[in-house]
Amino acid sequence: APDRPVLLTGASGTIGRLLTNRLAALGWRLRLTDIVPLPIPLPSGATFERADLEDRDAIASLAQGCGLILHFGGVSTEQSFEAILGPNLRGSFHVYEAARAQKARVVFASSNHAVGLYDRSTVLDHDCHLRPDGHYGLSKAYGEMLARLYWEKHAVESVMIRIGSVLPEVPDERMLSTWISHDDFVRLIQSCADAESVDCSIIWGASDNSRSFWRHDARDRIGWTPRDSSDDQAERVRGRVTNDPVAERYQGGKFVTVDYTRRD
Ligand code: 15L
Repeated sequence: APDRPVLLTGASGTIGRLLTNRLAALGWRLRLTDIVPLPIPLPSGATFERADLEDRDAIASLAQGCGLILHFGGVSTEQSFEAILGPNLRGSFHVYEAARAQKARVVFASSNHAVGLYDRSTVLDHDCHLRPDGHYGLSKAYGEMLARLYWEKHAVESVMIRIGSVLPEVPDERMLSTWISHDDFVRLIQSCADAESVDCSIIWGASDNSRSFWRHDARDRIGWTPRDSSDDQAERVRGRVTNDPVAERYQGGKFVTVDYTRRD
């Protein structure tokens, strides 16, 4: 376990709850925060403080003494620009300012929606151009650029995980490509903490799926290899698709369909 406390934003969210339980069980000293109360029992070795990511002072004080910030807070679905601006853009800025002040490493929850407008037939490497599929994806692209700025200008280390789909099991055909198992995800976070140095790295947050949309990234540097695969779930979800040609065409799936107006 890391020697300094670890701040987890978005602790009450889907991924936050997973990390809270699993990392606490590994003996991590967690400082949890979210804008809503923690909906699960507080594990031993953890503290929880409610805070708004838009409150710069609150985030700065929560980060005091932390060597690692797991930034999983913010809006996680496609919403209006106004709804996303505060939590995701201002909020991520506050997290990076706190990391800079503490000389802490950041794990940033980026998303496949930062590149969601690529066709499903395109295989992406980490150095591809960003193609956000909406305001949410654009906020993740902003977070990645923040990470880049704070690395180049202030030597704040980051791992940006372009997360696919963190779910106990695969629900449909699209997620045979994007799925990451809970075990692979938790091991990835452990690797982000354990690595000697991470610079400013991008990781595709998916298991070893043969239908993956993604290829090269910084996993060798981080020391992470996924062990699970969605392949053995393909039979079970066969035929589970949307009836929307836009959702089926793009990597970002349903997120792309929100306010999509192209006709070609
Ligand atoms: C995301 O970024 C969302 O937060 C999550 O709810 C999933 O929909 C995931 O992407 C996905 O694309 O499957």
